[in-house]
Amino acid sequence: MRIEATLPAAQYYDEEVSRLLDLEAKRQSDTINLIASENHVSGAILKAQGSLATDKYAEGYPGRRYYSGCAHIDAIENLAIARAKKLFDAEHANVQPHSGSQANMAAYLALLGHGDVVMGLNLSHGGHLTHGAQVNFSGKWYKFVSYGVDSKTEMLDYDEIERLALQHKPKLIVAGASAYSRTIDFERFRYIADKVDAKLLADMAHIAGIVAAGLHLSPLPHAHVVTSTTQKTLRGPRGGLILCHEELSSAIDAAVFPGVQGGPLMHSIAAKAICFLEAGQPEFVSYQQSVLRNARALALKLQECGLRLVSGGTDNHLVIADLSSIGINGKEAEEMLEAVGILVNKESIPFDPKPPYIASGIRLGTPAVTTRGFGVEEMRRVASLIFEVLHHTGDKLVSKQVREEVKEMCQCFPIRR
Ligand code: DSN
Repeated sequence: MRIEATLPAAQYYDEEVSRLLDLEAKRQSDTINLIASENHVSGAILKAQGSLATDKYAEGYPGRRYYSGCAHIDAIENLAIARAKKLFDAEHANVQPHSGSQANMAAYLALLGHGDVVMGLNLSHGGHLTHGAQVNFSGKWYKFVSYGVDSKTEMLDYDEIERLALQHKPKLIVAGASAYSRTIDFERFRYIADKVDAKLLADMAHIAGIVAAGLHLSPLPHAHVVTSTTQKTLRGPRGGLILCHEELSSAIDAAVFPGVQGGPLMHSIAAKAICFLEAGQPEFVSYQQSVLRNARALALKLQECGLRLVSGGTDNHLVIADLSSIGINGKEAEEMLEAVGILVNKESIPFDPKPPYIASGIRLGTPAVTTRGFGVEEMRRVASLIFEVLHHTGDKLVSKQVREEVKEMCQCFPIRR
């Protein structure tokens, strides 16, 4: 399924952009990417993203466009829709959202009125900006009530979510996370939503690939609407997706276009079609099994080294490490690790006393390194290197040695397209 392709740098007329893209290719190749929301797409997806479909305006939907010349574009979008429906066993798919945030915005527009009460996971407990953060449109336009994780287990507290739902009577409950390392019980969420006559939206952006592979409970049978990105564990192009039951299809489609978007990005939709095909192959299941195995190995080794993990471990592709006990914050750790070629992001931990741009923890994920071939042995080594760097703040010799080893590991596992 994976097709060889190189970045066509020589074809760029713009030397400055060409030089910067070459540098970016080298950066990707020479660093260990543990950013949980990133991945490396196949050559086929890369080519579709850079294809001439970018030229086409296609406002509307297949067969109902506001422009002529859409016959092939219609076929591409229909293919993407059919493949998304098959992959996730969904009644209806809208493949036009430009991103996960746009998907959530459209879903809210379809399901809510201004000022309606909604429940979503607290940003500092792992929720996403669009799950009600005050700085985001979601927190400004709707009355979000945040739920969180239990202070002891650091896992979702479903009894508390139910209590909050009974108290606040939301119109919508959002289930899903950007930084939560445990299985999400969508069935329990639906039970709670039904109790208060709310709709359930599952935002599976982070776990979509794991769901597609059948290795995380699917939200599809339980949620009224499912939103996602396509670029994370799903290993597709940067973009969004909405799945829903047939009865909500008109409302969702109208909310995406003309509700919140104009012309769809047809090159991205072509790439999404390829992504949905790739994610239905048996090798994609093996890939996701490795993603999960690698995350468990990384978690275990970090714990053996003495780091505390939020919730004590992981069921999915990501790990949140709490650095409070070793006296450095998330921002410092992110910078120290980037300096040696290991990429993570600072992350708030539940009940974090530090602001989000400093944070007490880091988030680490395995989708990208697994794509380039890292296995359990490499993950254990990476965990040791992380620990060495964080324990030798300011030690230039340690940094130099780790940087060299990171480069060697990267050379052994080139990013193949
Ligand atoms: N920014 C993404 C992430 O890193 O999880 C979510 O949109």
